[in-house]
Amino acid sequence: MPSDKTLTALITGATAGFGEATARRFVKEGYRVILAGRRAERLAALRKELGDAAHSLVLDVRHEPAVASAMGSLPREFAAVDVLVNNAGLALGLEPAQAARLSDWETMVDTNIKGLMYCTRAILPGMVERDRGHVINLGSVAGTYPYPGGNVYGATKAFVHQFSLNLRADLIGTRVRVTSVEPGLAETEFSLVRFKGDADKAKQPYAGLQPLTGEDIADIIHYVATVPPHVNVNTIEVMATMQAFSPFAFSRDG
Ligand code: NDP
Ligand code: 8X3
Repeated sequence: MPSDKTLTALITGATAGFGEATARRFVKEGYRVILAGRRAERLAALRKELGDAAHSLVLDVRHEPAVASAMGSLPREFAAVDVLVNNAGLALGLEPAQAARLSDWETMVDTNIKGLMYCTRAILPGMVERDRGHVINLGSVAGTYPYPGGNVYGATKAFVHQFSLNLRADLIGTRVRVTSVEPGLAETEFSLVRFKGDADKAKQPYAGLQPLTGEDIADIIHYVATVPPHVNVNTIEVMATMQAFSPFAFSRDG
């Protein structure tokens, strides 16, 4: 049963992948956890599994008024958020920019950038007031290394990286920490979403190698959250051992 000293984590995108694994991990480590996401049934099932340590919040992070109102009306025992895991996010499509759908680009910007901004802006004042807290943002290797078809997805993750560093600049003098966790290839529902439900296509990126898992990333998130309070991990980049870099591309046709 949570006590007054129990830390509280709010995890966006807790219905699948990294968020779901992180919720399980944090509850196992004795935290209270707020599970946020759009799929109510999945949230209810996870809430049931995790018991009284969990509170579920059906929330679309793209809607600022809904974010502000949900964050402002958390039950008393969950209201002082110690760790915000800004994890909700997605990639849509892998087409080159000239063929990509503008509506996919807008959804990625609205979720990965604006949703993350809304959640951060809603939670940060309380952390500063309490002089305690940690914002953990899910960036990606796609925010640092370009790849064909990564166009807007990678750019949203470059935003996450720089926003995280800029938050550190603003928060100097407080005990509020900020970390950008930047994974490479990890097998979750990410590719199923990117390829819009095409299960065969979604399997391909992981075929024949051992990708990262949700649990691997939950481990990293838990690690950065539990280093001593005087230590801030700014950025942590992690890849599967079987993923690395390619040489530059050249076109010799022109
Ligand atoms: P999943 O697709 O498995 O999970 C994504 C989560 O985000 C789901 O819980 C989904 O919940 C939630 N979500 C999406 N849109 C919204 C929204 N508008 N409002 C609230 N929640 C939303 O993917 P991952 O776990 O792999 O991805 C988590 C994060 O990690 C993302 O930011 C992703 O970009 C990043 N990442 C993923 C990598 C990978 O290879 N898997 C590598 C690097 C970074 P619901 O649909 O119920 O709302
Ligand atoms: C997800 C990793 O390389 O598929 O952020 O973009 S990648």
